[in-house]
Order: sequence, then C-alpha cells, then structure tokens
Amino acid sequence: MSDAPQAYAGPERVFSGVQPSGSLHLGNYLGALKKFVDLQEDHDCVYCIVDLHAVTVWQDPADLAQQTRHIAAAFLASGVDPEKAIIYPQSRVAAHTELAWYFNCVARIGWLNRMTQFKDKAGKNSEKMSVGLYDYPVLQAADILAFKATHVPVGEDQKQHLELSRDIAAKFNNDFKAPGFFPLPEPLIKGPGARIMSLRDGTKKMSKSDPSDNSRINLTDSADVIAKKIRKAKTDAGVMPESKDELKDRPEVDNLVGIYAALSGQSAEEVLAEYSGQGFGVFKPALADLAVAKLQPITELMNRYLSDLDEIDRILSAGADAAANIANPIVADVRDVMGFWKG
Ligand code: AQP
Repeated sequence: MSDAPQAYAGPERVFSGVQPSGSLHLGNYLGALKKFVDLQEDHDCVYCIVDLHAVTVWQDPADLAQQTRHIAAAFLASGVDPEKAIIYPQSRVAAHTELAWYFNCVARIGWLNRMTQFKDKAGKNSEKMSVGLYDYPVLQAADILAFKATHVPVGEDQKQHLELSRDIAAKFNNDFKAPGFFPLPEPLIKGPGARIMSLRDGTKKMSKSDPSDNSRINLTDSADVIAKKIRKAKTDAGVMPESKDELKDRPEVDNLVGIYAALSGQSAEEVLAEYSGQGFGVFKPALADLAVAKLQPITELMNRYLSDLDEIDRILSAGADAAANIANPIVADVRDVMGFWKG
C-alpha cells in the first residue's frame, strides 16, 4: 500500500477574491479580473469581494458598502457574468470567519511569521498593525477551502499566501486523519499580467495603496489621464531593445513591454520585434492608445452599472445565497471531522 496521502477526489472549482479597498488598477485587471472572465467559460467559479480582508486596515464605514458595489461593477464591466459565476461580498457568508477560526488552530505562528506581504505592508510599524492584517493569510485559506476550491487565479504577489493555504489544507487532512478532505489548491499565476509593476518604479508592484496616483492606471481613469500617466512613466535614455534578455536590467521598460503584451495578447518577443530600435516617443503613445482602447469600454460599462445600484445589490444578494449554499455544508462537515458537539 502506498504511504502517499489520499488525493482529493471532488470536483474542480475556481475561487478568487478582490479587496474593496480602493479603485482597481491595471494590475488587478490583468492579474485577476481578465483571468476570471476566461475561466468562467468552462469552470465552476466563485468570485468574492473580500471586504473582511479590506478591514484589516482602516476603511471608512461611510464608504465600505459603496466600494464593494464598485468592485462588483468592475467585475461585471470586465465581463464576469453572474449567470456563469458567483459574485458576492465575503461578509455576507459567515462560513469564511468560522472556518478561519478552525484554521487559526491548525496554522502555526512560524508559518505566518514568514509571510513577506505582512512585513512589506507593516514596515517598521508591525506592533501597531491589526491582528487581522497578520492573520490575513489564514482567512484567505478559509476563503478558498470553504468552497473546496482547487484552482485560484491570482497575481504573483499572492503566491506565498497560496502556499500557506496548501500547507493548512495538508495539515488539517493529516491532523484529523481525513485524507483528501480538502484539496491542495493550485495557484493559476502564469501568463502575461501576473506581475504589473509601478509606472514610477519598475521594482515595486503596481498597488492601490501606493501614495503616488501616477504609479498606477486606475480602471476609473479618463483617456487623457491614462495617456498622461504613460507619457510620464519612468523609462531610461535607451531605445526599445531587440530581445527580452536586454530587458533584464531595465525593469521599467520591461514592465511597459509586459503591459503592452498583456493588453494586446501578443508575446513580449512580438512586441519587441515591432518596436525594437524605436524611442519611447513612439512606443509610449502606442501603448497609451492601446490602454485607452482596452480600458475605456470597461470604465464606461462600470459607470453604467453604477447608475443602477439596485441591480448590483440584487446580484450580490443572490450571489451570497448561492455561495452560502456551497460553503455552509462544507463547514458543517469540518465541524464533524473536528468532533464538535452536534446536539
Ligand atoms: N501589480 C499587480 N500585478 C498583477 N496582479 C496584481 N494583483 C494586485 N496587484 C497586482 C492581483 O489582483 C488581485 C486582487 O488584489 P487585491 O485587491 O485583493 O489585493 P492586493 O494584491 O493587495 O492588491 P493591491 O493593489 O496591492 O492592494 P493594496 O495596495 O491595498 O495592498 C489579486 O489576485 C492580486 O494578486
């Protein structure tokens, strides 16, 4: 008999989340939303607006619900279809927080101490950060595993958190002698757009919380603002190179080529073949035109969805019911596996 733990034999399911903590940017779109749309065609998909994650840092109560609707509008405008995928706010499904508590008792402090995103976000102020920000990756594991999700489309920044989810799932299965109870979820990271960097510093990821608005392209930016931000994007004194190898020490140029490739559906090599030897005076306007052509229809649709908040609320409510119908029985099984009193 093999000593290998029994593999998960349940159906495939996709789960991912986006925080309602500010305006979505090009990195969120290319790293996550665009993949959500592709996956809904042939997978069972659950897409969550992770408001419980958002409140790990201060969110103004006057804005939170509207920010949640904004993310829903961005999902819909990007092409996520509520007939094909579940869209809902995390705080409406209590299974997330219940499972997170059980996982808090499975995960080890040493595992969380290794999470680089907490260190990056907390900086020198870790003592002043919320316990929730530190524990965020455990809630993320609960988000995924409350649905027994097998695949998680995310940007590269989430790779370490996904590894933690796998470790928690494996330890739970092992500790409670429940081989194959939880799947070990696979990140879906590959592909263009997995790591979009700041327009001001090619070594830092594009982020909602970057204090410089010029560092990112927001999905709500007008055509003029997008063009201006790309015109101002940091580059160097060189011209467009011939090969990808030559991009290694040019992170800002590498990033712009990556953005062009992800938006146009070409490879970086194809982009370089078209623009090698040209100056940024040629490449940047071409990139701006492309970005405007791809993003403006999304911005316009978002605004149209936001003009009918009742419809967004209806979609979120129906999504929350559908999500609870999947997650509640799974978390009830977890209680059984752990041996809680049933009455
Ligand atoms: N720069 C990026 N490139 C590619 N993918 C990215 N994602 C985020 N930034 C990039 C992916 O977008 C999804 C949703 O992210 P999130 O809003 O839940 O949280 P985040 O990763 O913390 O995004 P931000 O913009 O960096 O927010 P702040 O500044 O608030 O921390 C995830 O799949 C993420 O990988």
